[in-house]
Amino acid sequence: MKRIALLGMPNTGKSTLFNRISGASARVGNWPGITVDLLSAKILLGGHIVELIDLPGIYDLHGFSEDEQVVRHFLTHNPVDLLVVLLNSTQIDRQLSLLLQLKKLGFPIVLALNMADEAKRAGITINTESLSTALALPVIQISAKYGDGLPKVLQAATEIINQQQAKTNPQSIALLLQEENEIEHEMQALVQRHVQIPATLNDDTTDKIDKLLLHKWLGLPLFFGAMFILFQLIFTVGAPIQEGLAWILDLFRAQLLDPLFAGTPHWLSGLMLDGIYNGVATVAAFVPIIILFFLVMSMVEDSGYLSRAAFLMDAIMAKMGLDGRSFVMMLMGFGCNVPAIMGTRIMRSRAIRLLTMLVIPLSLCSARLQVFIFIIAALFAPKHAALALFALYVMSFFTMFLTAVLFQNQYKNTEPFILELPPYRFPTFRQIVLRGSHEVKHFLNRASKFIILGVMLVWFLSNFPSTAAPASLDTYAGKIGLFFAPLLDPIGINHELAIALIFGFVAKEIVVGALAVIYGLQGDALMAQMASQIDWVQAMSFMLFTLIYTPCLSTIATIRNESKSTAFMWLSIAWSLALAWIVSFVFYQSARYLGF
Ligand SMILES: Nc1nc2c(ncn2[C@@H]2O[C@H](COP(=O)(O)OP(=O)(O)OP(=O)(O)O)[C@@H](O)[C@H]2O)c(=O)[nH]1
Ligand SMILES: [Mg+2]
Repeated sequence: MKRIALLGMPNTGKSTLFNRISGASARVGNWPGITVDLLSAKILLGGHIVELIDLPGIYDLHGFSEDEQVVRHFLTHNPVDLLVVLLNSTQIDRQLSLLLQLKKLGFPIVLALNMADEAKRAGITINTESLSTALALPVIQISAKYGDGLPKVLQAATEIINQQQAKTNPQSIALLLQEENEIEHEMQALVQRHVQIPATLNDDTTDKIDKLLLHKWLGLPLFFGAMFILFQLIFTVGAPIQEGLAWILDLFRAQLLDPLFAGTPHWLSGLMLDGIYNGVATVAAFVPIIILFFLVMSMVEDSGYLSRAAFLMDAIMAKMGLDGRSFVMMLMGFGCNVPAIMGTRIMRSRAIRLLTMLVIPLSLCSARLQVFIFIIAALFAPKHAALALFALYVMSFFTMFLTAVLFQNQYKNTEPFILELPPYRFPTFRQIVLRGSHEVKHFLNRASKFIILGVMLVWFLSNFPSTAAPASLDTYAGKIGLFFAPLLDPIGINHELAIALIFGFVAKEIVVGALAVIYGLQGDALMAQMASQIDWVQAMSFMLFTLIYTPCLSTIATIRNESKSTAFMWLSIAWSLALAWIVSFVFYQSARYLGF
């Protein structure tokens, strides 16, 4: 099978083009370093099936951050038939060097000058025909985001692929190092001859917005204010939808499923309804919130505001041994910890990478958000609900900062921090939908993998041995709860909650499903039952523990893979468990001491 790879500097739109061509939903964002691993898709090109590969961005071929190594490794070990090199048209005067390097290595290349729309607005004109002649390869201006110029790229690619016989193996990359100066000169000459760049760029909207958003005093308050409003929005819009859906699913059971299973053996209806249906339905009710959450995340990621956040927070983060990029990874962790941990690959220094990886699992990911929304709705008065959730977000930041401060001497960072600020961009409707659907698929995939099995196991543990009353202390679940009681009593966690916590270790998506199964209830009835058994202090302690202890097995596996150290993985687990217990203990005991 023929193979085409997309290559270019970070944030030039490779994944956008990849999605356009293949119909895939690779993650796109206005931040250099969104893609950190290879992604491939099969496409039909000129009657052949071709493998298309989306690569992480690289600044040049000698880079030694992990994502750059991924690219270099790929290029040296996997013959490609064609490279589609993407450059940002508005930065062609700086990015052309990468193309020249690749050309020197002898790859067949189609050059796609992306972001034609932005180049036009900035008044940059590129003579693609003369540039194409000078470079002796096809040069096409495109706009991957809006789809302009794609047919031409595909046509040029087809022609090259059809002509070729064998795959090309690149020459030694090391050879290139000596030719650096030459490339620099060649680039300048090409730009002078074929590109017109106005003395001052016309596109100054970004500068104007930045005057305000990067303001010395206003910048940070504006940023946190904006984040607060967004999360508030998700909560106020999402919570009623979730409750409505839970109500419908409840009704469905009462009207349809209960009568349907009325004649079946007790264990069967128990497993199917109290086990699987209650567990899955309780989780399913959260799908709209998850969609909403990722829509908002995708807009923030695509706007370019993340890079500003990195810039604004850099000085503060440096005091904790981290930098602006760590902060952005922490924010990405609010969506899901796994890609955030992988995103640290753009960091070159191992020390700061490890420190950032230690911190990320403490960020309040969407799976934990689900647990909190549920518990808060059950145990807090509506007027306190938003405050409780906000407190958890503050706590999430606090524990991250605390962890960084405590461990910064173990992981000393020496890497200077340089970050380019991309222009502000609006996501298109298409991009939002693509991202939203991707996240929903991801959520359902995880949910179906963990939840059905998880809730079945929880149901079994809390209903057997059959002589015991369901969910009582005589069941297996009760016994497990009793076993952990000496540890969990001092933080106000009873044996029902303990089981949910144990299963939450696998994935937080299980927690509410497990609660539904343990109590044998769902929707309002479940909430009422929980409210009668625990008070808000216990609930808060439970949420703090859930927030801080290890997020899920996938995160652990990712930490292991990215750090390439089992010891570091255990450190991460042990630290988060210890910190969770200490924070819950301090909170619970002080609240009780104060008479709550
Ligand atoms: N204006 C404009 N923006 C674009 C275009 N193509 C992509 N973008 C935006 O550029 C940003 C980066 O796009 P990505 O596709 O994530 O870039 P990438 O090259 O895959 O980036 P990395 O994976 O980080 O190397 C996103 O905000 C896109 O919406 C385009 O043609 N015009
Ligand atoms: Mg990408």
